[in-house]
Formats: sequence, C-alpha cells, structure tokens
Amino acid sequence: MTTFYDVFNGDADGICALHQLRLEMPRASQLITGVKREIALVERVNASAGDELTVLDVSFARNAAAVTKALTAGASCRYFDHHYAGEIPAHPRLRAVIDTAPDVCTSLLVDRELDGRRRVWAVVAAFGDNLGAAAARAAAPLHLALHQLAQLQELGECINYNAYGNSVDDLNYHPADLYESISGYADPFAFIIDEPVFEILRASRADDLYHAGELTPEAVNDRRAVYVMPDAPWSRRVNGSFANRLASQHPARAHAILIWRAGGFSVSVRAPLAAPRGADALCRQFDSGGGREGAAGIDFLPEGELGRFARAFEQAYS
Ligand SMILES: [Mn+2]
Repeated sequence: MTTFYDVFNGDADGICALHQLRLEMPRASQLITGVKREIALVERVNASAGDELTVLDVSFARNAAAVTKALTAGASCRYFDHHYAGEIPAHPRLRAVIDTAPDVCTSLLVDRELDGRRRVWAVVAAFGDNLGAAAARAAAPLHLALHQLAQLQELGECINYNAYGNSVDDLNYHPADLYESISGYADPFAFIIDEPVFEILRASRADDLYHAGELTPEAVNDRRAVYVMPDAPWSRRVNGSFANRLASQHPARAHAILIWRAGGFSVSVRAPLAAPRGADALCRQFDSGGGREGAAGIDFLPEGELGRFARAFEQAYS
C-alpha cells in the first residue's frame, strides 16, 4: 500500500504550497512539518517501495541524504523549493523543481506547476515570504481590490508569523494543525472572515510586534542595523515579522536580528529589499547558517563568534 508523505516548511510558503497542491489533488497523507527553523524534515520519513513524498520549501542541501535514502528504498519524490540546494542527483523517481531567484517562493513554483489554478494562495505565500512585489505581480490577473490585497498580505504575514520559535511550544499553533485548519477553505477571504484562528494569530502578532517596537538597535547606519532580542518566547515568535517590517520600512538597509539563547544567539539576516542579495552567502560562513539570497539565518551562533559575525555582516553590506 502506498503511503503519501507531505513534508513542508511550517511557514506560510510551505503551508500554502501544500494547500494549493491538495486543493487540486486531494489525498490522505502523513503531514511532516515543524517550526520554520526545522529544515531537516525528510529524515523523519521512513519510506518503503511505492511510497510518494512531496517536499516543499525546505533546502534540498539539508535533505539530500534522506531523499537519496527514500529513493533507494523505492519511494518517489517531488521536490519544490527556492533555498540553496547544492547538487541535485539525477534519479528517475526524483522530480526537483528548484529556483533560487530572489523574487520566487515555493508557492509560486507550485503555482507554475498548477497553471495558476490556486493562484490566490500563492499570493498569500509570497506576502508571507515578504516578496511584496512578486505577490502583487502574481495577483494582477485576479483583479482584486486594494483592500483585498491588504487582507491577503496580512493573512500571509500571520501564517508566516506562526512558524517562528525554537520549538512548537513557542507557537500559537502547531503548523500541521494550522494547515489542517486552512485546508478546509478554498477561499482565503472565507478563512479570514470565518476562522477564529486568524483573529488569534493577528492579535498575538500585534502584541509581539508592540514589544519589539520598544527595542533600540545596537548599531545602526544607512546601510545596516543590528538588533538584539531577549531570550523569551515573544522574541522567538516575532523576530521574523519584525525583521520583515524593518526591511520594508528601510529598504536600503540590511538587518541582522540576534536573539539570545544559552551560550550564544540565533540570527536572522535580511538583505536590503532594494538589493536582495548576499544573506545566504553571509550566513553560510557559519556552521549552522543557510537560507536564500534575500533572507537567511544562523541557527546557533556561539557568543565567541559574535565579533566574526559583526565583521562579516559589515563587509557584506558596506
Ligand atoms: Mn519560502
């Protein structure tokens, strides 16, 4: 018997990519997901011959060994992503659609695959990944009113917000539960109006952003700003939304957000929106770093490497 595995990043892009696919091709599947920083998800799959994996919005580089293992066991795999991929093996049962262009997200890749049939969810996802221009371009043929676009943007930002944390204990909802709740709605506007989950996310995000707004930057100039956030659940939840908001307010500036954790920091980097390059290359100079050109992070930066990070950040955006 075939088991279907849907493996997806817990953020808006991962959830909306899966939602688009399952609206078109419904199937009962095992959901494998986690907080946004949990990237090595395919290793949680124990696949047998004939099983089918769909993998969405997690770096191929971090999952290559597990994908190879599943293929060797006789499973097949469809992979959509826009993060740094490394080498992609050729295999008759692997189909990888990977595009690391800075104005693409996984849901836009899935949208291409589906000839735009669930476009509105790709728009939500692109807003969630802070790709406002790409979201607006994708939305053009839908002829939405401005206030509707704003609603989709807020929905994308709220779903994205829900994925941030050290573990699911920090989150409002486990991303698998949030996906299940969204999966009942083909129309995002119905979700916004009818689903109490949305109101809870919106209120929690507003509250966390209010806290973040009271922080002052450690270092700031025209090109760069560095913020340090306390070791607290609200910082871990809001740092992504906060970074995206700073990036939108200061499009010529690069941002680094550091959150204290035992012995060091977790780090989010946003390249300037006006020139969305270099974040991935910067973060990959550190052991647990990775991401994409415009937005990347370091899972754990030991305190002793703070100086090296500060110099690398300055050099990348001088
Ligand atoms: Mn994404």
